[in-house]
Amino acid sequence: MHVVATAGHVDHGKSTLVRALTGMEPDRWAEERRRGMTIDLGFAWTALPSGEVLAFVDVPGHERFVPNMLAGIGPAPAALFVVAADEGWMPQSAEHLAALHALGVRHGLLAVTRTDLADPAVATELALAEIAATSLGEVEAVAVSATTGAGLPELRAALDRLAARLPVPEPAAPVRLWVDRAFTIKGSGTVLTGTLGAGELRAGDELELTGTGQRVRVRGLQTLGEQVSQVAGVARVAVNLRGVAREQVGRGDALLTPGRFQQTDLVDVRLAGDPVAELPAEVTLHVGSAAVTARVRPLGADTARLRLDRPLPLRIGDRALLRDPGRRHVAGGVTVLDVVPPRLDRRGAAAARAAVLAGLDGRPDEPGELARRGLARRPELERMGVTVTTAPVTGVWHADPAHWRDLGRRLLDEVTRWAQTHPLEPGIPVETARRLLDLPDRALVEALVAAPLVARDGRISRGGATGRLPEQVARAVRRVGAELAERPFVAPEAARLAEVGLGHREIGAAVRAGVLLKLADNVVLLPDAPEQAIRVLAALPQPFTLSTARQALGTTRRVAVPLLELLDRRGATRRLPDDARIMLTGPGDS
Ligand SMILES: Nc1nc2c(ncn2[C@@H]2O[C@H](COP(=O)(O)OP(=O)(O)O)[C@@H](O)[C@H]2O)c(=O)[nH]1
Ligand SMILES: [Mg+2]
Repeated sequence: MHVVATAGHVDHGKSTLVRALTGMEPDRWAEERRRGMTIDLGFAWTALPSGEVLAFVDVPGHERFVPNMLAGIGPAPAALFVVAADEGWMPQSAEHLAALHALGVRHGLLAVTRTDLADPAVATELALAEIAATSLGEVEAVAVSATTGAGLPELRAALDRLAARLPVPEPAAPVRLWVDRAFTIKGSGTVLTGTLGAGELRAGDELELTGTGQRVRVRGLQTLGEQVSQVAGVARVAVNLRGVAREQVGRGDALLTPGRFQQTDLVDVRLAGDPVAELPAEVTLHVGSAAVTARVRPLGADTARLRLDRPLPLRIGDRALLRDPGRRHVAGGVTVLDVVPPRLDRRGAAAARAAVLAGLDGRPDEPGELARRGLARRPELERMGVTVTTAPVTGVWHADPAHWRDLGRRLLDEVTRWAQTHPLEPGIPVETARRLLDLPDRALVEALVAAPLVARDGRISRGGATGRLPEQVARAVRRVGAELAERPFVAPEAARLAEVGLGHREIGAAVRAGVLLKLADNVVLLPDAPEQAIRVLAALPQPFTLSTARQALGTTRRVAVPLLELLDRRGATRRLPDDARIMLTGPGDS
């Protein structure tokens, strides 16, 4: 299926032509039929000679209903431009063409109607010239009369050629169905309709509904009045939703593949059309079937920041249109450059941002996004429209390679500085490093740890021995060390440790430096004490009791109990059921 929107001045015969081509009535409302004028969007379809089905979105031509017109052409990939032979080019011909151009619509066809009333030559020539200067470029022109039927077969053939030229959308693309109608069907609940531009919808799919942000399930699908289980864009679709109240949704909302669009109320854009400096402070942004008020902050000559009245699901590269509601004119087309733009609160930030935007073209590019952001989460990049191909640095995090190397250097500096200012600590806590580097996730800090750095117990240090001991700690260790060399199992009392200045932190540092062995709180020996104990105990008759061991070692229970437990853990001794021990290894084996 293909979808084409009509365009052209009021009363030029758009709806009559759609009626003649499809046999269906595009003007759905009683008021429209009474006044003979399209007010809102109409929908009709027909099979072309090739067998291809073509659906029309018939738009109103009257100036008052331009927002409805924009909701119709917004999501449509092609246009059937209608000009009456007897009236020729008119103001809304120009405005509709400006809208198609602003949205970057590249495919179309000109139908010059009412040829039973006037010669089409002049109108055709002028219209073709106007159209040629836009994104539509050179188009075919067909002269028709809906009244006499003249030219209708030629128009059908031309529509077939147009359909054959239309790009085939990506079925794997995420779905963004802009809602153009919402209604209820008794017994079925809420139904939304729209033009599906790309991607696939299936009954049972879970989608995200903008506005409420809720997850919704597709209960049923229709296309062209038929129930279907699946439909791929481009197509006109009607989606029956479970659990959505009619009042919760309307035109301008969208049904989305979850997690694939950034819902944003702040975008940086490039404007083609009026100079940015001439834009009013407030414009209306039209995209898809949505229209929102946007406040304009000019940044560069053709770039600006738009703050939207409500968030819209946008991606990099989206085309939208700005309209000046005061002057009732299309101010121009915008290309979305950034959907998660940085704040501009520092002095000079706006000028710097303008320079960045000058280099952007609205094509999502992974290296560029990473270079500008430094770090980004994969889902965030995907919502912007970026296809992620690089490997993450950790989890969902991706980094710009140069920024990542710089962070690695900064971490090394911080670890070094920390070791100097906190010599008794076994390294910088990961959380402290995270804060100092201003990183959003501890996992990033851990991922930055590379030789010569090591991470252990939530701290990062230079690997190997935990650095040198501060001089006063080394001196204190030497003092108790001299005493222990004489009597290796007589651990200094707590008071003695305090006297020489060995508190918990100092003992911890000395233990990590490998110059003390800690058996229990405030019970320290020299690191070779277990080896020496094994030599003494091996000389005892086996098995031996705690009391025998204590006497042989010349120490107290305060030392003997944890020392024997340590030897048990090391497998040098084994504790027997009667609390005696035997040696399992000789001296030097442990
Ligand atoms: N004579 C003649 N009248 C036409 C033709 N096409 C449309 N009309 C008339 O032009 C008027 C406006 O047509 P309509 O389709 O409502 O125009 P729209 O506003 O562009 O949708 C209606 O009265 C139609 O009957 C045509 O080919 N020949
Ligand atoms: Mg009409």
